[in-house]
Amino acid sequence: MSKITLKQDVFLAALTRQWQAFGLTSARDMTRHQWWHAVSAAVAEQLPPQNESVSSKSKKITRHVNYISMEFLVGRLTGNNLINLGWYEKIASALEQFDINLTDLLEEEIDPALGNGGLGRLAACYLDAMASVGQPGTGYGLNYQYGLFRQRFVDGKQKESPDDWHRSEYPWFRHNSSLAVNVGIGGKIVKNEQGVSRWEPEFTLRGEAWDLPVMGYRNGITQPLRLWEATHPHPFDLEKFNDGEFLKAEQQGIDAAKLTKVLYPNDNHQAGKRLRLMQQYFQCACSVADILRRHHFLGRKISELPDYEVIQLNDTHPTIAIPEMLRVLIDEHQLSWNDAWHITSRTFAYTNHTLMPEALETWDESLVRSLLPRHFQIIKQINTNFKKLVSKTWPGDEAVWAKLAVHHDKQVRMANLCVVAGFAVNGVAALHSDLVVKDLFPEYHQLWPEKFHNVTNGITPRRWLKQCNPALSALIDERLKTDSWVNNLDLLKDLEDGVKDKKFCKHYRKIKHDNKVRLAEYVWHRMGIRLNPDAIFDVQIKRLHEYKRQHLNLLHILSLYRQIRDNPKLDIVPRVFLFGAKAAPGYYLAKNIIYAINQVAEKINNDPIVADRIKVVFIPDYCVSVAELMIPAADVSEQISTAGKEASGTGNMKLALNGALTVGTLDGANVEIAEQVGEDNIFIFGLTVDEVKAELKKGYKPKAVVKKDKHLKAILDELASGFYANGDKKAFDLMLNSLLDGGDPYLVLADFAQYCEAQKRVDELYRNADEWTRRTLLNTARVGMFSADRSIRDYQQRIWQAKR
Ligand code: T68
Repeated sequence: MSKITLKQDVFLAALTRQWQAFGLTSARDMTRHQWWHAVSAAVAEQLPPQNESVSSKSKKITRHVNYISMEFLVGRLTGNNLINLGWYEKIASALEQFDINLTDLLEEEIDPALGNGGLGRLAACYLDAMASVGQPGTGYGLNYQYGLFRQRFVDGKQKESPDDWHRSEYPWFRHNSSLAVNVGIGGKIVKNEQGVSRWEPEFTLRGEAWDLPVMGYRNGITQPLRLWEATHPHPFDLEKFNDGEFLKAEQQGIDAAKLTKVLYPNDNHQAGKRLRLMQQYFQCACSVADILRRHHFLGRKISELPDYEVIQLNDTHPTIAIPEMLRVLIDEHQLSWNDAWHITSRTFAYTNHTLMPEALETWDESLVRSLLPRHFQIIKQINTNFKKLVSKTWPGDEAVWAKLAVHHDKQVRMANLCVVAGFAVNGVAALHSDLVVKDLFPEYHQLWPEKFHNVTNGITPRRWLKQCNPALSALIDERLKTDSWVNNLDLLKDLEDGVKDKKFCKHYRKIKHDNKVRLAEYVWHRMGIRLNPDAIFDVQIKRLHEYKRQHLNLLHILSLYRQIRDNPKLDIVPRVFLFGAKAAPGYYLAKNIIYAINQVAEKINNDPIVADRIKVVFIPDYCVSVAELMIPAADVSEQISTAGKEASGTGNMKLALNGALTVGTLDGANVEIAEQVGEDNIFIFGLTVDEVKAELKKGYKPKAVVKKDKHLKAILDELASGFYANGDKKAFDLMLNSLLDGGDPYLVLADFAQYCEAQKRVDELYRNADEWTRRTLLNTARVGMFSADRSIRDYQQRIWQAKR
């Protein structure tokens, strides 16, 4: 397909309409924010309408992928869209006549933060990759009024505030009013005279479609990310109003607006809230209706649905789409159960993103029944049918049934529903997919081995190299004499020769240094802390969670601090420890770890004995645009989760691609990164999955570890002494209790010694600048397989386009 060409005159005319709409007399009167808005809107106007008919000329049917996710962490769109369109330079030069710098303008955009972390960002990378490799697809999500909360620190403690990203003024949205859907909720099942049951919902909501364009990389393709907003079908229910039920009439409008007000801020944790289930159902009902609408519009038969459509569930959050599909097919299209099941069970596929028990979704039967009585009936039917298969395979084995049932003990288990009703299940890294089979779903695997797959996660090189690291991108273009690595990341392999080219290495090293200077300026302006760009920039950026072990990083920092106080002449390479992380507002232990890091930072950064050998910086309000600054500036990438806990990780890939060396456990995708870059070019430490299991089985005792290690004991004692918290001895109790009396469930103390060893090796290697550069360059050259384009092709081959 050909590129979309920019028409300069049309762009300038659109720009004029924009400033006129602001009520100004000249473009020059616009504020910087207005400029950002005007430029974005003028570009958006030139995009072609999204075509619903499949334009593929080949006879072979390409299934359309419907990627349903509660989260899409897209990040700023204007810069990214300009790059993918290939219009960046042209727009930049068109703006020069107004003395406007495009790069500065892009900073005006508020990140659409419609996701929590890895799962939501993965969804955004996959949409970019689908459009770029030509996989027809639609993203389905929710148009939250408030995205992930904003974070600031008050006396070292996390404080949250709402993230009003001004969705109503966002210039990339296209409101498609003809696509609105009505969604029923609550109510009861009634039988008519013929004994046929019918669902009578208690009230109805309206789903309005707001589309964001997803552009393929310079291939002319744009596909929608369709985000649903809940409103009321009639702003005011006149009928009820006339009946005199004033309050009820008003109530309806209020409830609808609540539904898509805010994103739940938990990652890897389920809270079981009623409103969350309502959000899930609302999103699924709108999306299923839209998928069927498109299918009919294209003149296809309902029985052909699985030939043309796949519905990929991003974790279990949109699982309710499965009973919703069955309901629509049976109740609205009058299909038999068997026909409806045949269609549904060949349409849905499920991606698992976690093994953490507290994140596996279950819903109280009473909640499901009261909100979705018809769906509850359908789930029970699925369960009854499935029980026959289980009884045949494991006759009389109640324990197996108790484990495999979809509905059991007054709970509905969403992961089980996905496995039973879907045609494919995949994990997100090789190790994780193995554990999904061995630890989570062994019996299901015995029943249906062909359902289980691995698709290792990937990241889009458009945002995570080309856009965030323009200097390195330009150097790569020059070296490879092509920019086609941007959609064929394996080509980076050819950079390997560069290790022998002194001039090239020097240039590569200089770019890293410049990126560190850029980050240091940001930290200075935002936090008033001066950083030395010659120090090692050691970066840990991810959600705050015990299993990710930011507190292991903290213990190492404290170890260095103690060593300096014991020996003020200690020779270490100066290091800046940078953190970026949000803790879920109700996750007090995670918040306590943030507080501990900030308090330690305060002490160390101001202690003259340290003499700038260590700096600790917790950058507030970590988000996609902060990641875009931190990743190109990192020397060291901290990927230190307890083995077996991090399903994949994707920050690990972004950092390695941008030339940071990983300090990591054999967990998630770290295992595959190590395979790709080679063991000399990564710092692996710590217990393996099997060792973790063995340690826990034999009765791991963290206090025994502390008893044997005086240095560690001293560090923990000092944390408990009030030394870092103005004498408050209880300040870090939550963290310390978890590590000691709480049994250290994530084996932080067990891995401490090996972690410090690995960090020593980092220090030694960094002293040899040439060798360090060589290894970082090999990282950039060897991580091409972590492109999201490769992941999408794996999904195509193994799941979406595979024979069913
Ligand atoms: C992450 N999961 C995994 N969950 O932790 C990470 N959970 O290893 C993986 O790389 C990534 O998914 C992509 O596969 C999450 O981010 C959530 O955000 C989440 C949100 C709501 C409820 C539960």
